[in-house]
Amino acid sequence: MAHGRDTLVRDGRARPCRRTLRLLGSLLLVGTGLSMTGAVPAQATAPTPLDRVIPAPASVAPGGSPYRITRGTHIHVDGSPEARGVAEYLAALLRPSTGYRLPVTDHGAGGIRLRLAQGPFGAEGYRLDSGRGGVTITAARPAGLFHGVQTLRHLLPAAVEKDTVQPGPWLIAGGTVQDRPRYGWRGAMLDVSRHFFTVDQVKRFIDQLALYKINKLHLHLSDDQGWRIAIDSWPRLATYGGSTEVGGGPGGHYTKAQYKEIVRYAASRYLEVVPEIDMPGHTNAALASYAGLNCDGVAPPLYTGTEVGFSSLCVGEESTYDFVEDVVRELAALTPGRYLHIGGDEADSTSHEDYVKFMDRVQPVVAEYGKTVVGWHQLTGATPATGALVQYWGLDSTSAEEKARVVKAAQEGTGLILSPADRVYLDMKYTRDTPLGLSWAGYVEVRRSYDWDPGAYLPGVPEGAVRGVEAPLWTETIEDSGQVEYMAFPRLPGVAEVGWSAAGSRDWERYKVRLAAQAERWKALGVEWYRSPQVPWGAAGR
Ligand code: TNX
Repeated sequence: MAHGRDTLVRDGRARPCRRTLRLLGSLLLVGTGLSMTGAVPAQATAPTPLDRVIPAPASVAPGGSPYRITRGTHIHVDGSPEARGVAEYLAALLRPSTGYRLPVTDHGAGGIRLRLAQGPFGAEGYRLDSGRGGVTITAARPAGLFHGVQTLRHLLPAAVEKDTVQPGPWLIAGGTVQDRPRYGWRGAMLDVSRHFFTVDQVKRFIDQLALYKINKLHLHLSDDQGWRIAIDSWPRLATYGGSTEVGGGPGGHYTKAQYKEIVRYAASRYLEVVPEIDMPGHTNAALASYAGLNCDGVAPPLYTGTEVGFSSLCVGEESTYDFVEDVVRELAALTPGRYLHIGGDEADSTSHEDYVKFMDRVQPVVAEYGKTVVGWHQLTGATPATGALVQYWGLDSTSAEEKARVVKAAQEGTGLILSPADRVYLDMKYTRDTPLGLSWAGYVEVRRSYDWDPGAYLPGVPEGAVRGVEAPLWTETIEDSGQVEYMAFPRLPGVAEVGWSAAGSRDWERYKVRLAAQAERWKALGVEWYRSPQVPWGAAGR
């Protein structure tokens, strides 16, 4: 399953020779006359202003002296193992570029402090106070501390992201940031079926999502072209159904241990993994693996093209539901998260009557194994279970009738995740000239993916029905991490801000300046991105 195809990725995170590089970095510092004790060079750069953060914080009050991270800085935590975990994550992030030890301790004052305390923070909010004596991040929950740490990261120079010792100085502007998200669901989806992505590639993506406070990773684990998760009771799904991908490459699948590793890693970045098994359509890989799943008892060949809508599970056959129950049971057991996505889109080879019957039968199985149903918005053509969420992927030109069905479901209590294809589909080309991606929903330039309001998107939807936003990345044309990044950046940070920041605080003209400032960070991280002419990149864009 080794993929040596990351052609666009620069080798910016060279791991084996980190120590050598660090030593070299130190020598270079000595050579330039800078001190590693943190003595500020005469031309010290001003700290990043507190509002130069994506997503935009709820409120920012600059003032007072900056704090400077030095060789003597400690990271203080009080008590909880989760706070300590976030502190260790922060230390690991800062050590390579600062060259400092940054010990995590549970006593003492000053330095960087992570504090769990009651306050108006909600599940994910935080407050960051910075001044000469130190930086304190306060939150009610560990997720808030983690998001506060991401803000701290954005306030440090981009060079902090590098893997070798950099000169600094490591200043954090003085003042207070108070912050909490607008929506609880801020997701990204990766289609690992059309092309397979390894555990390391998924982890790399998770780290990029965490930087922008995205808290859901939706994995599209099955489709016509590949089944990507081991199911013990139906082993051929993975071993045969996972053995290819679009274009005929070798595909791959996650063993249960590998999948758990993805879930664990995501949780360490405060992301909840939402697994999707797409049903009853988009199932050719399963149908090819087991003849008995087909109404005519004949297994079709594996499929490596990009058509949709040609496959369907056999809705009238009892054994289909044994299959579904086995898959849901095993997947639910791998999923500490609350949700299980059952797809339900483009079931063009399933009659309407069968579709409704299938969904009526399958949704209770998800509930039986303790999970909440998520489905693509076609589920509103059947009867969404109580508490189910539907993911809307329509576009401006979607028929009034289809939109009305979704609005009515929302009025009747179904929660909505908004993924309008002509706004946030990361697989849409930016322009006619984009070398990768599709264009069935039109071209989606950076401004278009940012400049919309989920709260006002589908008129008639009650305010509380919108649970958030999600940016899906379908991978018919995407084969490696560099290509994932080229499509995700710079649109993904914009979608993150759409999901996090209050509608009134969002303004494209100001956003594009903050976005341009991210380019140095992507360079330091070795992240690819599209140099949109809509964004004033300056020298960093070269
Ligand atoms: C539609 S969006 C699909 C996918 C394709 C995608 C390509 C959705 C629920 N279904 O099967 O990969 O378009 O953009």
